[in-house]
Amino acid sequence: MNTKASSDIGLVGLAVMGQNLVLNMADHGYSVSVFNRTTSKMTAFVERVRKEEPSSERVYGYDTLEAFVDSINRPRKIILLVQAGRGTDATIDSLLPYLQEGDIVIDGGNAHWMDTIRREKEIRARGLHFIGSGVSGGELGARFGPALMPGGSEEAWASLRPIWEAIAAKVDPDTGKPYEDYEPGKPITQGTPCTTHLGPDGAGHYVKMVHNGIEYIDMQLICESYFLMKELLQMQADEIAAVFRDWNQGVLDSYLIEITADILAQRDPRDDSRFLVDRVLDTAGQKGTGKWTSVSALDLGVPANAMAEAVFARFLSALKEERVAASRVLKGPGVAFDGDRDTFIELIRQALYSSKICAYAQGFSLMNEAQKEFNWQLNFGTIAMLFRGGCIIRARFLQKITDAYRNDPELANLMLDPHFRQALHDGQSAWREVVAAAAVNGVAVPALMSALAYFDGYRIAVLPANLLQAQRDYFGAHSYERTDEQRGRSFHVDWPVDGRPEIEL
Ligand code: NBP
Repeated sequence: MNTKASSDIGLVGLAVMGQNLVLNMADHGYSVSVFNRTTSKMTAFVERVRKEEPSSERVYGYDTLEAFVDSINRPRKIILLVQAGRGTDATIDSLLPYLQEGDIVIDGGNAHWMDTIRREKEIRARGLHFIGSGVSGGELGARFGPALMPGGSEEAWASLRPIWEAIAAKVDPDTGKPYEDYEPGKPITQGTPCTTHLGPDGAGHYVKMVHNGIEYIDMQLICESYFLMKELLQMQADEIAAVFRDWNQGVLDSYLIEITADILAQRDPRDDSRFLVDRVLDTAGQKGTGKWTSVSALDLGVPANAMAEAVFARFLSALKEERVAASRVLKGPGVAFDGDRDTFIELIRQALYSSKICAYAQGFSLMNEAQKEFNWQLNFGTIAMLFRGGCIIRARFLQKITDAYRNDPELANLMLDPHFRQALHDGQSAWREVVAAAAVNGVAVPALMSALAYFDGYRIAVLPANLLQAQRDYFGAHSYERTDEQRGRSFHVDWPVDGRPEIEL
């Protein structure tokens, strides 16, 4: 055990994310003290690092919290990468007795932003600082460059900033293309770091949550595109892999499309004549951040229907036994597609891209509403740039989102940006054809359909909500506004008898 007493930073929680972030910081020249609730995991990690890692001399393990805290330079910076929720609260409680004024606790877990607001307030009251920082990119991102989304005081950020900027993913400042030349011990030091101070208290964790919500819908849209090729076009997994590989050369170029191609091409380790994806049970798990995003959209009154649909699609997938039973009794149309395969694949590509624009429009609209609610000032161009490297939703098209918000920081909805407007105009006929074919053939594509409904609902000046509001007035005297009066004036009539006078409320 090393007893060095001047580490640059400390980290608690040595599961997959913590271990990799430690190595990332050590590669960038920072000395890191580490602690884990279960000491044996810390010891095993430090031993492995000593044997295998080029930056091993900068990692120091401690088996008591007191010794761990004492080993860090003041003001101390201590990162928590422990299980979100109770694990984070318990870890903070156990750390507090050892911390001193000005020390900074950085929660890198997937915390709910309201918990972060609460923790920041409690910790600030003790003369300490708290930063809630989303960390995106999974294991590989943590190791070689995650997207980091910090929220907290300016003062705490000034102290953390050099480390966060050093270890974050980097993108080319002109093209936004991520640098991905990963090698242990040889950190990427050029380019724009995928991190920035997003605002006070819960701002960072909110943005990270919406990132995850977008990730849910991005993944679901890709899965529905795969499903259409499999069910309607009767394609094999490796053929579909080739399509995704091809799509990855164009506007859909992204990490998720890239890994989808890899996944589809993977053979079953138990039987080389089959593809593994065909053996993976069709039930998807979730850890709750997609649900939080949708709940927040409901709370804030933001129509993020496609994002919610992606969460519901996972719930539906979990009803495996019920679906198997239902498949024997609930009949749909037989799948009968006789169009041209390559033509239809191109239509799916356009439907996927159009839906993706809508999905991101919903995510950014949600952040826009949240910043009003919580008094944040989010910079959407920078957020899109920050998503460009390291994180799971990294994609070429994010550069266009950055451009859109740089051209018009007050953009009401991403779909209104000239570039995306044109893309939607170009893609909508293909999108409609795909959704129609799915409906006619009984292939469930809820996210593609829901995104199209959002597009059509948003672009229409008059919705049937006139009838809806009249219904509300009929049974509940909820009043209505008139198209021939100024906004804000409310009227009511005693339905249903004609001739009764309308009253203004
Ligand atoms: P987990 O979320 O699986 O958490 C395991 C770690 O938390 C272990 O080190 C464990 O210590 C520690 N821990 C627990 Br559980 N309860 C604790 C407590 N009461 N006090 C102290 N430590 C406690 O680890 P992970 O997958 O590395 O994720 C870490 C954080 O990063 C989570 O908040 C996660 O949501 C977030 N995140 C994960 C990913 C990912 O791809 N996995 C991506 C982005 C963000 P032990 O060894 O003693 O059990």
